[in-house]
Amino acid sequence: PGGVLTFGETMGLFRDPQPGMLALSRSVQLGMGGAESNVAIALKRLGTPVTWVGRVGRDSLGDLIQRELAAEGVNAIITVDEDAPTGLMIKERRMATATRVWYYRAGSAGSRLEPSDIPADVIRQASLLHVTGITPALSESAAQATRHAMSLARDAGVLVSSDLNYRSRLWNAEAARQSYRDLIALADIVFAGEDEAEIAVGRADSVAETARLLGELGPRQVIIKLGDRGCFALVDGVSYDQVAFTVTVEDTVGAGDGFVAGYLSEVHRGSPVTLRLQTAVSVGAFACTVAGDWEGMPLRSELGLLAATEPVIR
Ligand code: KDG
Repeated sequence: PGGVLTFGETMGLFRDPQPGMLALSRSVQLGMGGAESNVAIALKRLGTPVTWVGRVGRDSLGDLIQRELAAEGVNAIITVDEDAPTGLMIKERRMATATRVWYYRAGSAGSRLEPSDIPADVIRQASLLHVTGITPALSESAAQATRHAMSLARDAGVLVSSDLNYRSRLWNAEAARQSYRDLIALADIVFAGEDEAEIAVGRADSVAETARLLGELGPRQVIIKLGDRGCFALVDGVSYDQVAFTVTVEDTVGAGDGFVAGYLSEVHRGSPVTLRLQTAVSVGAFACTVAGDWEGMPLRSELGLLAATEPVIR
């Protein structure tokens, strides 16, 4: 109770640690990934209590997901779906600077999420609900679950956060537009990249104008993620610019989730906007330094390492 609640699809993940054509790979590493569970793990490592809700199949990838979330201390409310397998995602690191992601998730257990999977009392007891724009793209029932949970949270006075998180392999911009507008209108806090914001509110002349257009739909905290340029935020009418940390990039997948977790963990602690944004870019930077979608997320005690001037601390 009192922590962050999130839900979504987490999949098994195959990846070859070596860059190159996946068609030539003869062994791959096994792991897992999912935007909302990445956020959950990062929040927990930062010291914020968190619950993740989702479905897995009765299979080994489902077991892997359950074990990993338990190991990370994430409170997981998992429905084991007897009729569908756990989804799978394959990451092809074609070259060091370009990764392609292939999904095997149509009809997966995770995509069959339903409104009743997310208990109403768990929503009401949370201090904050975080959703992403991936979930409504998965299926009609998952879209309903998203709307249902957001409305319930709003009615109960629970803070609502959404990250648009556009995935072009799941739907197109036209199909996403109305869902995004709902996701924004029902949220207190919205995270979006510039391209994602454009899907929802059209092209604007500047990042400040983009944030203003998003804010007009309802949320009081709008944060535009600018990747290695940091972010721009419009919170209660005040604008903020935050630069990013420069790090050696291993894998940018998961950076956006780390960013969101950094921000939300400071919201949960009651920190001022400037600190929310600093922690957001710090956690985003950490996520980039390690291959894997969530493995690089920092413990709160590690945040200072980004400013370390000595390569070895002993
Ligand atoms: O943000 C990273 C996620 O996108 C990744 O871990 C897997 O949820 C995922 C997705 O749908 O791509």
